[in-house]
Amino acid sequence: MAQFEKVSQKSKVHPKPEGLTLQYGTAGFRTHATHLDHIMFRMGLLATLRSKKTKSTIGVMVTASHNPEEDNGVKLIDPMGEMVTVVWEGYATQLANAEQDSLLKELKDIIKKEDIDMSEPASVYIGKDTRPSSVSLSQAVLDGVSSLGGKTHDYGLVTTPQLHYMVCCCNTNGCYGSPTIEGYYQKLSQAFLQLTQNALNRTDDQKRLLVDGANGIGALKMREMEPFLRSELQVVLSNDGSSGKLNHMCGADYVKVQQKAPQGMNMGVGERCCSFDGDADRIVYYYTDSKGCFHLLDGDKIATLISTYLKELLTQAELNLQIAVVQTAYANGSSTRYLEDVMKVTVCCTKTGVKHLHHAAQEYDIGVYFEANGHGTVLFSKAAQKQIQELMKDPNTNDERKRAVKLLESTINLINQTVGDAISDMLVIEAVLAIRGMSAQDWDAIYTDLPNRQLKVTVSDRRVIDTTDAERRAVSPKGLQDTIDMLVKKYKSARSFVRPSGTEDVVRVYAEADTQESADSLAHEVSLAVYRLAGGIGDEPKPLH
Ligand code: NG1
Ligand code: ZN
Repeated sequence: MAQFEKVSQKSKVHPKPEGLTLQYGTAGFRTHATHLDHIMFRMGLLATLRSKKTKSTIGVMVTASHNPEEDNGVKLIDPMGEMVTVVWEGYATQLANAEQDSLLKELKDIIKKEDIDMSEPASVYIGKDTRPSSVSLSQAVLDGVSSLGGKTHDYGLVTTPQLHYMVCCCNTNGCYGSPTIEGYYQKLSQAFLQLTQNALNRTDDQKRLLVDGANGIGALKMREMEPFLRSELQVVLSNDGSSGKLNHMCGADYVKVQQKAPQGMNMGVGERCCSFDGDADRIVYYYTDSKGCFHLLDGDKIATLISTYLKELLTQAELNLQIAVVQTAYANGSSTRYLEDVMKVTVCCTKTGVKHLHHAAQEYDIGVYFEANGHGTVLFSKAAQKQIQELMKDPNTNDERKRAVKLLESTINLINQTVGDAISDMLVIEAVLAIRGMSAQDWDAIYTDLPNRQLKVTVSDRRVIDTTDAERRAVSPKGLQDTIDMLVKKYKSARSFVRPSGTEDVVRVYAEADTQESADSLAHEVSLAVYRLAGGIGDEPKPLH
């Protein structure tokens, strides 16, 4: 078939290094950029098949998010803007690892298994982040799509959530919005301006927000969006990519893991600051107090702020909708306790990786999901959205209820429901703080985080660690969980767990306890246990102090 002839020819331009195997992990393929050319070409092929199968537009995003600039990666986006299904993740790995001479065989195998009608048209949207390697790598994706006769739309430089949004807009025939960058800015800014009308007497200081763009795509897009916000938000942008290196000593991951401010940010006492990650799908907030102490407002604090606000609006609107917060094992224990005991909202815990949180959140009328690292969004079920719209139109709705319903409606429009979105989340947070007249300090005071520490341990094969109970307990290697249990008992209000990372070749260790010293010490002791019981390599983990 001529179709496969072209694939065969073109694949020679994007050859697979012999013996190299990679896995479609938590966030797609991710590794050093020099190993990815063949993967990109093949993901172009797979996206084309997925498009033919679903009779919809599929997205392919070239990015390695918060990872170093030298890395890159690729993720596939399904028709409604969600992550690709697990079965197709398997096909991605199968196709990626096929040696050069068996590529066509594997491709045909997927076509057969999925019973794909190859005469169907295909459409693939492509986006990339600002990494230098993204230019040629996204070209390899385009080559893959065109060699199977698919149509492409190259959005060029976009944030990951912007591409998710475009895919969803396209496949809902514009119901979700218009699939252009301008359409995205217009939809979000209109909703933001509507919401901030409800915040009275805001001073310029209150409208001011310091944004760390991680020297990445989020900074570029924030610049583009600023005029749409008509000074209702006065952004002071740092790490805008003009001089620094992507994610280096800056960005959401650096701030969250190091628990300190990024370089290059001039923070005044109490000033609201936030950091995006390298592809702008994560955000964390922070400020320093008058004593120079750094305070982090992470994904857990964001989930708490947003769910409290939504719950209040539901009460005011007299709407009986179930709201739940979805977290992972990394959620700070204090946040879970506050949400369950004080807020009385349902809290559910899933495995790490937004696809797990996203699916769990779909089970509720309103599902607020956030990873502690600041990746998250809010999902409103179709039924919930319908109820809100109907109440809006109902002539019997009194003014107070109407105000609450209107706020809910604008909030829905402001949220990017396809995936976590730093820009959209930032605007939601800014609007909520403005409407409720809260400062960063007021927000921080909702509950106090338990001191915590995250560490990494390198082992020869991280797959020896198997976990259960939403990754909170290790079932292998033998003796590891018993040791962790024993260590945890030594500290007050303590908790610890370990899991193999899905994006790096390391085992992650998390610990929390009543003091920072205890959290650090517990994290260290658990790291040692991992090193000794799970085949640690390199130097033994050293104490933090
Ligand atoms: P891994 O490397 O599997 O821990 C990290 C984050 C996830 C998720 C993915 C994708 C932590 C502890 N882990 O996964 O939450 O965001 O990257 O970017 O933050
Ligand atoms: Zn990211």
